Amino acid sequence: MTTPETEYDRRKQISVRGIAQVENVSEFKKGFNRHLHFTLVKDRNVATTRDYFFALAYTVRDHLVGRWIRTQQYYYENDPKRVYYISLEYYIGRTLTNTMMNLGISSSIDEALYQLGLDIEELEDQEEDAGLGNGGLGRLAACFCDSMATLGLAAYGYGLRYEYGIFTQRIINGWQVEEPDEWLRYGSPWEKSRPEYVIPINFYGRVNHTANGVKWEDTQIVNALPYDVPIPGYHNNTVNTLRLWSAKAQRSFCLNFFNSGQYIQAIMDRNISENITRVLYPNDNFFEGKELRLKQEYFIVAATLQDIIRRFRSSKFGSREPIRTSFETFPQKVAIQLNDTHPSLVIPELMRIFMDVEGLGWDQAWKITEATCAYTNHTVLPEALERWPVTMFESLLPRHLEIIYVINEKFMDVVRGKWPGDNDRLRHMSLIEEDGGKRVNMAHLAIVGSHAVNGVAAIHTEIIKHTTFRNFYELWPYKFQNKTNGVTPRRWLLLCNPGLADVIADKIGDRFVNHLYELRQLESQISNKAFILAIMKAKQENKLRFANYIQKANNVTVDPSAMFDFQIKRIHEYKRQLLNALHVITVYNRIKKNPDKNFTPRVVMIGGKAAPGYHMAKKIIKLICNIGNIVNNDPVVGNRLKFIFLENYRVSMAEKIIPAADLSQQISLAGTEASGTGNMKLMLNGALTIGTLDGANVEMMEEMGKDNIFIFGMTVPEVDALWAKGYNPKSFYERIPELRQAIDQIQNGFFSPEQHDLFHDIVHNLLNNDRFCLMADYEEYIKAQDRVSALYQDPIEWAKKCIMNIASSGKFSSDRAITEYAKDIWNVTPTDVKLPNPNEPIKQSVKIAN
Ligand code: D6G
Repeated sequence: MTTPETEYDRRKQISVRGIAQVENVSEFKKGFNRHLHFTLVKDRNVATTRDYFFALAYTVRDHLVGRWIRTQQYYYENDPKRVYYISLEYYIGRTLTNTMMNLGISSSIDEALYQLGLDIEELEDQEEDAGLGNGGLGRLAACFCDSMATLGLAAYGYGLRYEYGIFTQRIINGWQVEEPDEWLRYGSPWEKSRPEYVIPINFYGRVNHTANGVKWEDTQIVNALPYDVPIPGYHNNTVNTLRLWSAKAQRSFCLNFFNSGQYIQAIMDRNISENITRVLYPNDNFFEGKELRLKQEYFIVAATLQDIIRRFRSSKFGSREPIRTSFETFPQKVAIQLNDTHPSLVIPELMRIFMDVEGLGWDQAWKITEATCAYTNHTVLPEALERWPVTMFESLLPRHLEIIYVINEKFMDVVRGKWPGDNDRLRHMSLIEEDGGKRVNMAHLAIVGSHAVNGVAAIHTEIIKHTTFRNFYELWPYKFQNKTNGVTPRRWLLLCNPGLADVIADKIGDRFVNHLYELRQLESQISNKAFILAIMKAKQENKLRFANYIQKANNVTVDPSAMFDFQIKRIHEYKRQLLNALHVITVYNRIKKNPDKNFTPRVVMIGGKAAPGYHMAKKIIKLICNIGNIVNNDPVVGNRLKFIFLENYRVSMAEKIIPAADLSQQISLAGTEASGTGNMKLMLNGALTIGTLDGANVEMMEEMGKDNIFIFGMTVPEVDALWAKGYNPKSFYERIPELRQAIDQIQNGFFSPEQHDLFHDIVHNLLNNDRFCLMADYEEYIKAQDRVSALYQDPIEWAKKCIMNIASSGKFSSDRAITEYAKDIWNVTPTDVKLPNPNEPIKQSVKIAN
C-alpha cells in the first residue's frame, strides 16, 4: 500500500474497513445534523464534544434499527431453535466504533465527520465503557454475542443492567482507590427500555403443598424491566438482542405502608428492591456469599426463563400471543448455556415452572430441563466455586430448596446404583455439603442438571475431568467436553489495529475477518522482507500512538523504541504479577551492578484492578508502584528499564495496549488459569508470549510451534509432584542469590522508605506459604526473560516470530468456539448467508439457521 500524502488521501485509501460511499456520506451528514437539532436540541455554537458523540451514535443507531426489527421478525417467522446465553457479566466496553464497523459504514461516517470538520477519534473517546463485567468471563460473553450474530444464530444474550459497572480504579500514592462507575450518567444511546414487557419476580414467602399442587405464597415481588441492546453481526445484516434486566419496584410495593398512611416511607422503600441491579459484584474468580448476589442470580434466571417460555409459546408471524401448549419440543427449540454456575438456578427454576405452574410430572420436567441446559465451567480455584448456605435459600427461595433436595435425593440414588456402599463418593458428589454448615454446591447442581459440561481450554477440561469433577466424569463421561475460548477478530484486530489489518489484507484479502484460519497463509510470507518491514512498521506506529495516549491520559512518558512488555489482567495471586515484579527487581539490580553493560531497554507495564476486599492484591499494586518509583527515578538506569502501573485498565484501554505490545506475559502457575483470552488477543496482534503451560497457552504453543513462544516453569504434573514431595519455598531463596537479593530488598524496606515493614506480609507469604509457587518458577522465568531480551536485539528475527504468532492465531477466534458450541452442544447450524438489507427491497426469501 502506498503512503498517503494528505489526510484526504488517507480517507480515500481502500482499506479493510471499506470505502466511503458518496450517497451514504451525505445521508450521514443529514442524519447527524438532524439528531444534533431534534434529539439533542443544540446547534453547533453550543454543542459539546459529548453532544457530537451522541448525535453520531444516534445516526449510527438509525442504521441498526431496520436490520434489528427485520432480524427479530425473521426469527418469529422461521421459528429456528433459539440459543440463550445467560451470564451475570457482559464486559462490552464501547459500542460506537464496533457498530459502524460491523454495519460496514465506518469509512462513510469517517468521511462525513471529516467534511463536518469533526475529529472522529475525539468523539469515539467520549463513549463510556459499558463495564458490566470483571474480566475474562464477562469479555468472553461479549465476544460470544458478536460471533453468534456474525454466524447468523438466532441467539440472545441475557444479563443484568447494573447501574454501576466495574469500579473506576484510581491510584493514589500507590494504593488502589475505588470510585463508582456512573456509566449511565449521560444515558446510553444503545439501549431500548421495554417497560411494556416487565416481568414480576418472587422472593421469600413460603411453600404450600395443596391437593391442587404446590403454591409459593406470600412472596415479595420485584419487577424485571428489560432493556434491549442490539448486537450486530459482521456485514450480514443480522442484529441479535442482548436483553439486560433492571429491577423496578412493583407499583404495589409495600402495600402495608401505603395502607397505613405511610406514603412517603413506602415511596422511599422502593429503592430497596431496586438495589438488586444497582451494582456489579467486583470479584473475579472469588465467591462472596452475600444475599444480594443470590438475589441477582435468581432475578436474572426467573426473568429470563419467563421470557424464554413466552417466546417458545408464541405464534409465528411476529405475534407475541401464545400458540404452543406442549413442552415436549422445548429442547428442540431452546438451548440454554450457563456462563459459569452464576445462573445455575435455571435448573430448579425450570423444574418449578414445569411442575408447579405448567403441571408436568417430575420425570418429564427433568428430562426437558437436562436436555435444554448446558454448563460452562470457568475455574478450578476452590475459593471461586459457589456454595450457598442452605439457610439463605430457605428464606429467599424456599421452593427452590425443596426442589434441589429432591434432585439430590434422586441423584444420590443414581450414585448408589453405580457404586453401592461407597459413602465417600456420596458425600463428595452430594449437591448438599454438610461440613461447616450446610451449603448448596452450585457446580454439582449445574452438572447434574445439564446434558453438557465444558471446560474452556484443553488442559482445563482435562483438570475438571480428572481432578475437580472426577466422580462426575466417571459417572457421565459423555457429558464432558472441551470448548477452548476465543476472541472476536472484529474488535480485537480490525477495530483496535486497523494498521495491521490492512497489512494482512494487502497480502491475503479480507476473508480472515470472519474466517480467521485464513491467517495461516501469512506463514508463506515469513521471509518476505517487505512484508516483515510492513509488520514492523505497523507495530511501531501503534507503539507511538500508545506512548502519546499514555502521556496524555496518565501523564507517563515511555520510550517507543524500548520493548513494550505488558501484563494486563485482574490482579490475583495466582496470575503472579509478583513474579513479574521480581524480574524487574532482578534486572534493576543487574543494571546497578554492571551499569556499563548492554541491556535490552524495556518498559514493563502492569494493568489490572484488584477486588476491593482483596487486601493482598492491593498490596501487590502498591509494591509495583513503589518499585516503579525507585527504578524509574534512578539516573543510572535511565531509559533501559521502566516499570509502570497502568491506572484503570478496562476494555477501551486494552484496545490501545494490545496493538502496541511486544511482549505478552501469561505467567500463571500451571493448572490455575482456566484459559485466558488476553493471551489470544495479544498473539493475534503480533506480541510474543512469555508464559507457562497453563490454560490456552498450551494450545497457542501447539498452533505456532515451541520456537515462537517463550515457555517456562513447571507443568501441572510437576506442580503436583512438588507438593507431593513437600514444597519448601525457602530452599529457592537460599540457593538463588539474585532471588535472595530481591526478596531481601522488599523485606528491608528498600522499596518502601516510607514504612520499612510495609511489605513484610508479601515476603512472609513467599517464603512460608507460597501457594502459587513463585519461588519454584523464578529461576526458569528469569532465564526465559533473558532469552526474550536477547531476541529483541534482532528485530528481523523478532518480527518473523510475530508473523508466526499472527499466522497461527486462527484457532482462537470466537467464531470457531461458537461453531463448536453450535454443533456439539446446541444442535444449531451457523450460516454464512446474509439477511437482506432492510434498506433495499427484498428479492428473495432467505433461509436462516435451522
Ligand atoms: C428487540 C428488537 C425489536 C423486537 C424485540 C423482540 O427489542 O424490534 O420486537 O426485540 O423481542 P421478543 O418479542 O423476541 O422478546
